Amino acid sequence: MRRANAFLAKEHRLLIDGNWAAAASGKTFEVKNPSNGAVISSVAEGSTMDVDRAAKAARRAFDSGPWSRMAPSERARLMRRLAELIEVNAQELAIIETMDNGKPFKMTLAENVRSAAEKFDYYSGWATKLRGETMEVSHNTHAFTLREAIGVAGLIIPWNVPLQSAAGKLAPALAAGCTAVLKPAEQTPLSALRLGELVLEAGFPEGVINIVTGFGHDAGAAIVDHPSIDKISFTGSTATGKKIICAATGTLKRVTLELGGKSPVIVFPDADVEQAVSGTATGVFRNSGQVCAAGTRLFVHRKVYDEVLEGVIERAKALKVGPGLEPGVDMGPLISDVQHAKVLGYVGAGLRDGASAAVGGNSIEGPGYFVEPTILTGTTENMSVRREEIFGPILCAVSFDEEDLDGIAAQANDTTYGLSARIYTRDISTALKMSRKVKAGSVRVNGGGIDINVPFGGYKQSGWGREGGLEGIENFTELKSVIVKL
Ligand code: TXE
Repeated sequence: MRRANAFLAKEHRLLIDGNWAAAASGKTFEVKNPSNGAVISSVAEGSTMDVDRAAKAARRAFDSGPWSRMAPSERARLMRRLAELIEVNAQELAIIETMDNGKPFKMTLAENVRSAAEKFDYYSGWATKLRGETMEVSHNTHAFTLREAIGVAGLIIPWNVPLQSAAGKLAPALAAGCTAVLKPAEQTPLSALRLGELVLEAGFPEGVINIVTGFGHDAGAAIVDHPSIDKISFTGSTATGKKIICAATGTLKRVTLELGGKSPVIVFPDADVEQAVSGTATGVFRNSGQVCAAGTRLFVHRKVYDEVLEGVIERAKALKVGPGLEPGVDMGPLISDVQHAKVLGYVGAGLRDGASAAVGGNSIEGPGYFVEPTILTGTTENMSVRREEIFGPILCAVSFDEEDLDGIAAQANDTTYGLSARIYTRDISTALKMSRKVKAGSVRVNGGGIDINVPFGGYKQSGWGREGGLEGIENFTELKSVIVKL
């Protein structure tokens, strides 16, 4: 706690070209703890001029080296060193993250910080394994491909899993040989800044990793516009993703987008009910529902509907909601007053339109931005609670009678999103047939989890491209064909 407090009290600057620098404007902005609304720190408000300095530093580090000229094994060594430093400083990072984001300390420590370290560790392995191929062409020609780093990567991340997102984009970019300009979300810039200190401690060359804190319409937009940046990797809302696509047409940057979701959970009558209940509750209430892949539409066969619903209600009631640093807390606040108003607005609209709250439905008194874990019944497919991403602990439960998989898939697919889906059944054929019918980037059967070695991303308006696995690093490369006349 002492080290985290000392970090929060610092004057937080921008990491540009290996040095901490104040914003060119001299401006700063406040960072709040969503558990109580108190200001815990202030950070530099980077804007266009700062992004320009950061992008030029990253460009130099890429074009003149040393990063893109270092042996991949040497890049991998530095990445592993950074993973170790994250592990060594895990407690401090977890406290910082919990104070900044509000989520339970046990989650930041055991899941988010560990996952951040794992990402650098995992992608350090890929750094030495990228390869091109040779092609059979006419007899007097030799043709092959080179997989080259794309250049400077602009990495724009949200506030729901800040450190994990920073690592999830930096790690594949660095492993590919790219240099980076990272912009954390304005709500949660702190863990990325602590990560920046560890980057320097690990010994990364100047300019390889630059961190510009600031707002989306300003620093974020400047990254998307900057001519020295070759690639944008963005995680955030679908609305902002669309703006980024439009803005990136000016320079035709490569763009990877990991956007919102409205993911279905489908429970068949032969499912292990306990497994379905536990997976559904965790899937929607974890991180206060602020998870892109959260399962927010629950479709249960009529035969087991009451049992499953009752089970998820019990889980919701048993959750201890409170400030993330309080011992035993299972669910923290929402990230901000804005998000709090948004979530309650959706619930209010659903209730006005005729839905009922089987549990929850209200704000929780207090200085922080808390809402009750909520399950709505009686929703219809045209209600905004059923159609739009809420990003809060709100589940819409619906029963179905059909035995026909196409009919069930049609309901599950009735959304503009396509990020994730969960299926519960003991019948392997049902599981595999349904996995093919749902339009989602990830399908989890009987509680299968996400793993860094498995690609993750969206169909439809949930995004472009995949993160994780080999696809995750290939997104930071270009493929060059070389044809030699012998
Ligand atoms: O997202 P934004 P917000 C969804 C969720 C949430 C809603 C709004 O439904 O309620 O989005 O959240 C930067 N050019 N998700 O407003 O705007 C911004 O500074 C470049 C789902 O926070 O997408 C931040 O760093 N960058 C999601 C990041 O984009 C811009 C996670 C995300 O902000 C920019 C978060 C611009 N014009 C929210 N405008 C998920 N997929 O997990 C903003 N930014």
